[in-house]
Amino acid sequence: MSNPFDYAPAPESRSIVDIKPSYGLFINGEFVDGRGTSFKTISPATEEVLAEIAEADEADVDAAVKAARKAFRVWSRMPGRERAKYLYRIARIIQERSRELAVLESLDNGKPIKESRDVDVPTVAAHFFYYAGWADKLEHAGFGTNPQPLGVAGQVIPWNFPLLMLAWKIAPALACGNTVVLKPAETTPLTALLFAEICQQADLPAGVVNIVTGAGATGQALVGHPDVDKVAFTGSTEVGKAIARTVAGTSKKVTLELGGKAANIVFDDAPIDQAVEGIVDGIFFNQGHVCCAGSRLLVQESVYDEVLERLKRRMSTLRMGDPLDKNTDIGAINSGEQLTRIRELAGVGDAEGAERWEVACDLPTKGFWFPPTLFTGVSQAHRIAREEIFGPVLSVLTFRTPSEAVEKANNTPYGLSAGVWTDKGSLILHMADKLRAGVVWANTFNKFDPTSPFGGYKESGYGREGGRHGLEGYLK
Ligand code: TAP
Repeated sequence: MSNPFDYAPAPESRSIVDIKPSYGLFINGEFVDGRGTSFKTISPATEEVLAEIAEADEADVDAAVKAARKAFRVWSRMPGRERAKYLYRIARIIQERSRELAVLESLDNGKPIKESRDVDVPTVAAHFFYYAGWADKLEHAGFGTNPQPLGVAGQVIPWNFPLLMLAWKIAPALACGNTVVLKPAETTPLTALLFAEICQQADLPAGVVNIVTGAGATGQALVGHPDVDKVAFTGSTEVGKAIARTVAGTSKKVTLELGGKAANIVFDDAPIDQAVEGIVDGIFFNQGHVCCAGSRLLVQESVYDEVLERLKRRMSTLRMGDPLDKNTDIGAINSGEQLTRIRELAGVGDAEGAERWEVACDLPTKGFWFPPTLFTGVSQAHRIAREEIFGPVLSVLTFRTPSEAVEKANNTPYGLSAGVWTDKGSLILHMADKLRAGVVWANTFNKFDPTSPFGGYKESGYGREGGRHGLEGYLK
């Protein structure tokens, strides 16, 4: 990666999205002015201001919840097959407008277009198709013969997969007959607002989906609103704990999808080239802004040198740069705040005696960038082995035996995901049994499918999203 920014950007893709100078809130089927102030959303790759966004205050959130409550009376009584038609329609419009959604997602989030185009947006459409299929079959979902929706769902999502997290929240909620008020992250509101337009295009009844933009205070107003029946949150463990305290003692049902510090475990009989691809995908996909990222690499000692040599060689071929360029592998860090956090924790790695290796490249002065980085000589006590960095930084540890690998992998307050690389089927089953993680991938990593449940143990949260299990959080 000598000079990753020396190729032309792709301005033509920018022109396919029509970004308005300012956006209001989406309440009761229409865009309305917020009563509060506004904030800017920027492209993290260039720091260009993309649009001015309304910041919903408590009164705005209350109006959105009232609209959702009113719509619930109609939506919850609609036969499941009718609700399904709307969800299918939304799924098809997402496919039709997929290019626009992918470009907007990459602009606002900083992720490479080949990820938003080939992973995020197709998975979003797949989620709506999948849950559309459940809407008229809920009595067969295994949660009783006459399952009922909960009511109004207040949903708060992070910035790393803005559209995908929206789909994980909205599709099952609507399929079950709930109505929603969703707050996207402050740094990535644009695709949620485009989704609001898609709801209008699909003629979704007013108030079934409401989008309130804003920062943490807006999220707080939403989860604390007395007329919200269900809270669904994805984000940091710290905010998740605060939300759990807010709803304690109320009748609100809660699901929390929080942080992670996944171990990606490579045994000496693994297909090494394939494992190296999985390690790279595990930590550098989406710049490492992934709750289930394989941020701790555990390598069996006998193949340590070989794995490290091939990994560094592969990392050197990654192309970092313009998120809208189809050749880009690594895009921009989502915000200046996140970049500061990554720099700080990497600095702690240096200070604690781990050895830093990073891909050499010139970074632009504008935008937020961090090169693909790994630390060797990491011990379990190091903060970079314990804390979620949420960036393109890999901590490498070693082990000798499967039981040592299990012990190290489970030595974390988190329990969201893990990866195992080996040729032995019996070892995969053994590890899957012993690892305390919601998802264990074998000879692959970061694979997502709407039919599979996803969620954590311990401080990674509770409840499952995706699959049949994802319906449970939205039904009585
Ligand atoms: P957070 O700071 O927790 O923010 C998540 C969302 O909560 C944002 O919309 C945020 O608004 C809002 N928020 C902040 N304070 C709040 C409060 N007191 N009450 C209610 N809502 C509040 O996390 P983040 O920085 O966006 O995302 C990174 C974290 O999310 C990582 O730890 C990552 O592991 C986790 N994550 C987990 C998963 C799963 S599936 N487990 C998936 C993605 C991300 P603002 O954006 O305006 O601050």
